Amino acid sequence: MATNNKKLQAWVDEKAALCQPDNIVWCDGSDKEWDDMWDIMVKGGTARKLNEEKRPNSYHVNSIPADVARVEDRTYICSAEEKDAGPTNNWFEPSEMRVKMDGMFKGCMKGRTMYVIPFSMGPIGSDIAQIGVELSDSPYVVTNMHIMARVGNAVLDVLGEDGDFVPCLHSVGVPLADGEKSEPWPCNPDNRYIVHYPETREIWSFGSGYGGNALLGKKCFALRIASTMGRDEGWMAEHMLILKLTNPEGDVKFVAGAFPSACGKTNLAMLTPTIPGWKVETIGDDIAWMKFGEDGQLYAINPEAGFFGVAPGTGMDTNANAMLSMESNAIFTNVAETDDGDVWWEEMGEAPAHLIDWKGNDWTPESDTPSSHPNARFTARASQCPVMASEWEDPKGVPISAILFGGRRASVVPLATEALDWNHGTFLGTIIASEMTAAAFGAIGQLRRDPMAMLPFCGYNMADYWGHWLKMGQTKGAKMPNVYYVNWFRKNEAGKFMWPGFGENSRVLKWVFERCAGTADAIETAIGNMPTLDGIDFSGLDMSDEDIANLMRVDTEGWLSELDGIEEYYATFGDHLPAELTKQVQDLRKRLESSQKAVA
Ligand code: SAT
Ligand code: MN
Repeated sequence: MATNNKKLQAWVDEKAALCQPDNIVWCDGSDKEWDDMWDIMVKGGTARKLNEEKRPNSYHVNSIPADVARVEDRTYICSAEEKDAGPTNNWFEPSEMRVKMDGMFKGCMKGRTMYVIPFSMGPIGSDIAQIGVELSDSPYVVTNMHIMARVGNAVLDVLGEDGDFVPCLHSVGVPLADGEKSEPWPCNPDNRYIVHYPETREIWSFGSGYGGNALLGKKCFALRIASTMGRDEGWMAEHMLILKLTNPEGDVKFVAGAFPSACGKTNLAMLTPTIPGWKVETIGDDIAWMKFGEDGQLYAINPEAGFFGVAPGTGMDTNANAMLSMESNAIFTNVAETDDGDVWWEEMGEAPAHLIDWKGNDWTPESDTPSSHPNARFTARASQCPVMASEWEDPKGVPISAILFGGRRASVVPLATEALDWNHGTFLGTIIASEMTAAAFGAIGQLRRDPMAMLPFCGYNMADYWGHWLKMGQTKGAKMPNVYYVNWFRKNEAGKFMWPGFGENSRVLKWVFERCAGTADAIETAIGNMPTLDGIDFSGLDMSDEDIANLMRVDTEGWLSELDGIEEYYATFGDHLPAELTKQVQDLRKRLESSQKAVA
């Protein structure tokens, strides 16, 4: 055994006895291990090595169509008490779940190898970092973990004899009979369970080989379990990008941002500013862990070491830095393959005349199905991203000056609003929602609420989590970041997006920077502080004065009807809802009503 950690030894022994793998391999994160895993996957028909000249040391894997995304309806928070999971999570009584899980895991690794993957979420040895160990029977998981986390012996060194770790048990859930060969993509779609025990900080995942179901350091640990650690220990685990913003004078601010999926988080984290002299660099694109520093500021680390990004829609024109990050040493899942041994997906660039789609069928631009699954992913090393900030692995983390919240809202929510204070900022986080478009999801204006973009990721009662946010702001000596509510997706009456987005979002970042630096004014409105007329530089944009005015308008009626929906939503949390949030709604209603009177 590669460790003298007693808890780890005992746990591996116990789970090996339960799962009954043929072999146990301790992972060291080495290049050789990467090669060995791919060797197994290429020989087993799981993976294809990409053209070494076009994309060195990179591999393409297709899952089966039943195993392409996280399974929220199979994800459980097994807290001792149901109320601690809250109305937004699936709950299951933990001792019953343990019996069920023991039954499912019994013998589930027969004919397979159990990989022991020690990993650090965050720079190894950082005070903010945490250690986990994943046991998995999937070599695909091993290679993805190599990129997404810090894997290997250095982690065991930090763990030492009696260090603690979060145990993460994963199986694809398909034992093999004697001599039976594995499917290229083994999984057990009818028996998927993604199970979290928040009190004992354990993760058990069965039946899926994909993404957030199987790479347990990511959403399971770094958000669901870590959010409960943060609650108990006074820190925050958030579904946020972190970026470094430098102005033309060379001054720096760090900004975090929470956005629901499909709102361009990875693009924002790697944005190329359109305004001269400004620079954006990346710390992280998905998760932020934040702890108070001695100066009372929140310091954030990116607990991950790579990007597990959505491929379709990513191209040199929309996110060149992401494209450059995956030029080599990368993994591609559920994308199309080109005739010259590379990969392709929708909007990567011009479509080749012929492809093999992600299901293995011939594809041409005339085909009526997409070549890649809409949730197809690239796994790329952060260290290969050309705009990683020099601080991205700083064990201290970076001091956060501002937090952005945003959703996809065709109406009501203006381009940028600054919260009046931390409590109001928390309120703004709780009301994040994305509007469904008629074409995709049903009635226009129907909202999917996604507070702090944590709806599927909060490991405990969502309303208690809001309470934790409020409490963080009351910590003695706390210097909380400014909070902003932004909306890149407002549409005009013709149904067109008014704001160009992408690199132009740097214009909003500039205002945020200048507010944090104390060099920009704001107008106090009913909904918060808004930019002055010249606060956001619209020069050179192809936008009508009318669209600009609409983007910056306070839609008093719209907000008043919004409040009814918020109150209804809040009511679903019963007495867990912090009184302060009820007060925020009342205060906002009063401010809106008095501004209505002032206009009338
Ligand atoms: O599959 S992941 O959870 O890693 C990515 C996502 O769905 O957000
Ligand atoms: Mn995410």
